[in-house]
Amino acid sequence: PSTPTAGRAGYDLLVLANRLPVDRITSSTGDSRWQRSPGGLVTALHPIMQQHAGAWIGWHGQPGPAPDPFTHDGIHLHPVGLSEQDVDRYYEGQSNATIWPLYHDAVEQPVFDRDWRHSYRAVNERFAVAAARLAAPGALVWVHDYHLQLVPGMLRGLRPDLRIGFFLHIPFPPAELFCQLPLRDEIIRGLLGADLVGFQHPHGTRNFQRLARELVGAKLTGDEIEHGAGITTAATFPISIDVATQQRLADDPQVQARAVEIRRELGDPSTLILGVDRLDYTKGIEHRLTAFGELLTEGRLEPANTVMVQVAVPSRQRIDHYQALRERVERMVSRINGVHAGIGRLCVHYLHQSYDRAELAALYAAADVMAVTPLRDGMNLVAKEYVAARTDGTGALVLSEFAGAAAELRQAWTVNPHDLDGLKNAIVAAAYADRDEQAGRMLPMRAHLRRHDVNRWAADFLSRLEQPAGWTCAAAA
Ligand code: GDG
Repeated sequence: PSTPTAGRAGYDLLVLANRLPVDRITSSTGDSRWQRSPGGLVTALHPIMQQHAGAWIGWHGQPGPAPDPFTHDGIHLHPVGLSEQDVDRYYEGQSNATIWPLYHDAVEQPVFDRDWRHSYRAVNERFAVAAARLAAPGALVWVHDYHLQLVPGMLRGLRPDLRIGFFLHIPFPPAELFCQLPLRDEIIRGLLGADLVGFQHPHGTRNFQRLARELVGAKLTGDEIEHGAGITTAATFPISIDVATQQRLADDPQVQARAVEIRRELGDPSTLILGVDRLDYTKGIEHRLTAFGELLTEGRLEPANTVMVQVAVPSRQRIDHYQALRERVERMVSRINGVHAGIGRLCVHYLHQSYDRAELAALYAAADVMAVTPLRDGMNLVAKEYVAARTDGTGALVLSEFAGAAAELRQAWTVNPHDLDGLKNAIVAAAYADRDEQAGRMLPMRAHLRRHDVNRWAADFLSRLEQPAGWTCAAAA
């Protein structure tokens, strides 16, 4: 495609993500309005977007033509349209049934489909063309996540003048897995179109560097990857949460009162174990339930005094793997309750629903043990939210070593979720830890988070992106 030029000066900062940071809410009377989505990414980028008068390019969440651009909460939003077929192929197919499982250690079998790849390319091109049209000369463009890995290369071809950054929110897999992808060369070249590529964990950064060397013959010097068309920096930027807001919410008297009420409604158990995840096969929900069930059977946790609350937020419900997971999890929950519950007393409260931030904060405040046991996870913000919410230094975090967060939250009870005995021991140790031990672990993690919140993450990435170009425009053209 030709380089479209904006009929105006264009934006100095563009963010590209699969989704716009708003959801359309339709009332009972049929009126609809946009509402800011709850995610931390929007919160982090909001002040920066306002300061730079930036724009966000993304899908508005419904199949069909794109609505006109609009401004919400001071951010310019430019919807990208996806047809029903794009949603099927680019989003649910290539993004969520090929790339998602493959990048998470292939814990489910990735599905490969030629038509999905064509659609992925076409939609990436649509995003790149929109960005090329809207960016001011020399603008900063920040592309997010696995849905848009071809965009940096495509955009570089259209607009060599831009500073392009890419951040991957999920793990970047080792070469042995990545090389299964028929799109492997295109993806590496796509990412190398960026000036800066950021990962959650040093493993991702190293995997990418090695692949750049092996697949396109790039030369590595420190953080810099020198390849045919220029220089790309690859570095690690662990994402975080809005710590101050999470703490404020935790200290809110209404949230505190709700936490007490939740415990009462659960029958005032001596131990409340909490899980909060999208219902996703990467999150290790089955491993957690198996461990909990065995601990009840063995009497190491007392069924009459121990309750597990598992919030499993509905997710990607049209994809087979997710439907099968839901069946398995629901069968396990019902088996544990069938054996161990009593009249009016459940052992596992399974909630296939989503909640507002205040209710989640009340759950964090109510929980003695937070169980975060993914088989692989880019970061896992739930673990960080729980730590930020424990403002009095109590509480116990059980954390999988396969979550990016484990690299930072080192005082958690760290587990390998595949090691069932180890997982059970950690849950028991966390459940019976006294206040001193809880505080000894919680306080250093809280101190770490206060120094590393999401604002710092965004500022670190953007300031690195602004550093002098390794790119030569001539080479890129
Ligand atoms: C991807 C990567 C990486 C949960 N239930 C509700 C709700 N949540 C919020 C949590 C948390 C967020 O959703 C989930 O974030 P995670 O990090 O745990 O997981 P993914 O969705 O898989 O996110 C992950 C992340 O991107 C960021 O880079 O950490 O590794 O997989 O904030 O609180 N929010 C609301 N209602 C709920 O019921 N409103």
